[in-house]
Amino acid sequence: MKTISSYYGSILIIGRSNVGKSTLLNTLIGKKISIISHKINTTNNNIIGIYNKKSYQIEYIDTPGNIFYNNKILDLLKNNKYNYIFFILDRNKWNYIEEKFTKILNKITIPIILIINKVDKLNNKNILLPYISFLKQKIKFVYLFIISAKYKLYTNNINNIICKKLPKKKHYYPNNYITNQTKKFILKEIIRESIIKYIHQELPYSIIIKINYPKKLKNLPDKINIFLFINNIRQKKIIIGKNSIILKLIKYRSEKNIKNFFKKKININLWIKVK
Ligand SMILES: Nc1nc2c(ncn2[C@@H]2O[C@H](COP(=O)(O)OP(=O)(O)O)[C@@H](O)[C@H]2O)c(=O)[nH]1
Ligand SMILES: [Mg+2]
Repeated sequence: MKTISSYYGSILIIGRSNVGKSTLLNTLIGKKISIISHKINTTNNNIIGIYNKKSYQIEYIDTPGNIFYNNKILDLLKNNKYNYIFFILDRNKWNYIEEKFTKILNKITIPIILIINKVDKLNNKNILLPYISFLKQKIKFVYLFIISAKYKLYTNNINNIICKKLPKKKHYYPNNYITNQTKKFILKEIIRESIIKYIHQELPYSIIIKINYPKKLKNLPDKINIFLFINNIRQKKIIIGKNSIILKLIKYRSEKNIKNFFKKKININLWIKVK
């Protein structure tokens, strides 16, 4: 009997805060599994996204931008399981944090793939060639992608190219597996992302989101109660907004994103409670 080979590899996505790591992960997986924000450090833990296509499986690991605190990056890299590292850059905005990254990356043997992101924002594309020469002197890399993760420009073939570079290996995850996050966690991330979108303050980070529905339930219920625990009445006013407009916006955006993700229309009720 002919056996079909399977290919599997793991990729660590790193880069300074706000360069577009989570956006790229979502683009590569085709779903919003990692929270995106224009505010820094929204990704608190490593979020895993799995790309499956026929005999190929790629594990992408999105890391928080604050990876340097507590030597987290060194701990991650000690774990030698990664086939590649995606090092994401925001156009040609190279600064001391990238310098810090390269110092570490030049010491390890895992091949680096550089990704210049946000090219949609680049008015003068002529800077790219000299910039690439600059990068070649700074860091050893085996491949370079120049993309816009947000607008999905030149991102189409990343998965295909990576698939061709994967070693023959048994798949680590079931083939319908998309993320390490539980349904409840994803729901919370979607809600939090909506809150961040409409409340431009530190407040969203102190909100505790609680969702109650039976754990054993295999599919999400049609209606879900979501409780937002806040610190005081003043914050309650902010989050509800004049004529409940903010709360409505949060609800609509969340429901839309929940539907996109879970392919199911779910009605959410938001309840605000003071802690
Ligand atoms: N214009 C543009 N904005 C982007 C692109 N990729 C990400 N962003 C934005 O940059 C911000 C930070 O993105 P995020 O993925 O959270 O960055 P992370 O901190 O590296 O995970 C968000 O506002 C994104 O919408 C891109 O390719 N083009
Ligand atoms: Mg992120």
